[in-house]
Amino acid sequence: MSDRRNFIKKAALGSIGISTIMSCGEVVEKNQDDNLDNSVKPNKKPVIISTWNHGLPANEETWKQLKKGNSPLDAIESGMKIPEGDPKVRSVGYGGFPDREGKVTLDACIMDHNSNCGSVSFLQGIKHPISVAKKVLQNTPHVMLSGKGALQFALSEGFVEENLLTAEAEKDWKKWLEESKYKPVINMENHDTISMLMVDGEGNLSGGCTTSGAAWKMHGRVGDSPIIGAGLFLDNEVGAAAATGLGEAVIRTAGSAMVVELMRQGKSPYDACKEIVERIYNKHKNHKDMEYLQVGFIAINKNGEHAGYSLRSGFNYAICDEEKGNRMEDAQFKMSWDN
Ligand code: SD4
Repeated sequence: MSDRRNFIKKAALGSIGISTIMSCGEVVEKNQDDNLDNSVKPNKKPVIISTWNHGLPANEETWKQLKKGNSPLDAIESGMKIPEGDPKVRSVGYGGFPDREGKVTLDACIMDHNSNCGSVSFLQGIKHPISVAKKVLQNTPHVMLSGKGALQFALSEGFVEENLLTAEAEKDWKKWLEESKYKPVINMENHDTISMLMVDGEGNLSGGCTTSGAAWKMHGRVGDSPIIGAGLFLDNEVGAAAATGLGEAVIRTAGSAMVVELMRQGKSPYDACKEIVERIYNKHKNHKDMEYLQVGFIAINKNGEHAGYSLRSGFNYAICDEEKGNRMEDAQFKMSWDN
């Protein structure tokens, strides 16, 4: 059996239970018929994947923008602005949980197929950090702007400063203050970045991340989400990956970059995500963070094969493609929360 066939078989086997892998079968078959070489061939049908339930409306908007002929970065920005602007989404943008001082501080990044990246961290008072990150990519010689400098830049670009702490978030913060117990709270309700990855119609990869970070974090704390290589990474020759969960653990292990590196070595998105989650578990099993540790990854390769995998149960991601539309998929996981 050829290396290529081995690779395809491994990818498929490694992804049992990820139903949407099947939708890529057609692309794989075509490549085999065409007698192509062993490298992963670009997917010409767009696929968008995003973390968590708020990935659904984000995917829908991104898909719409892509179909209208807008650029992948513009489409990603438009999609991610939906949860950023939604006060009911308590972990992203406007309405996000504040830090221990009652300040909403935001992290975001965006990356294109040419490895151009833009990122903002510890940004306050701007509802759409993903848009500021895109401006950093387009209009500065830098990759990342932080804190007051990021705000100054945003204002110079015409963004408007506004209060992002909703009455609801303020109420929750005041409740938290009663005990002021500093322990990151990781679960679906209050700690969920939106990370989005895309293979566009040209077979190119792009992605973005945006979050208000861990609830009740220390003022000034920055998570993995704006850090290229940690919260998001892509290599247009290989694939893309993005993280959710406890940013400290993802930064310690250069999580998303490692997932992409494993895909470069021939692993399927599923196997690559699983191996890095295992690595994070092994590095943290005796760590003080283990009690509340949750990390999850999504990944997609050039063929449009994708997967999600998390340390603990409860992680899901949204997928949008031509064949099956926009829907949720539960990620496989290593252990339940009782462990
Ligand atoms: C952080 N990773 O700031 C982000 C938050 C997150 O799911 O992903 N929540 O650590």
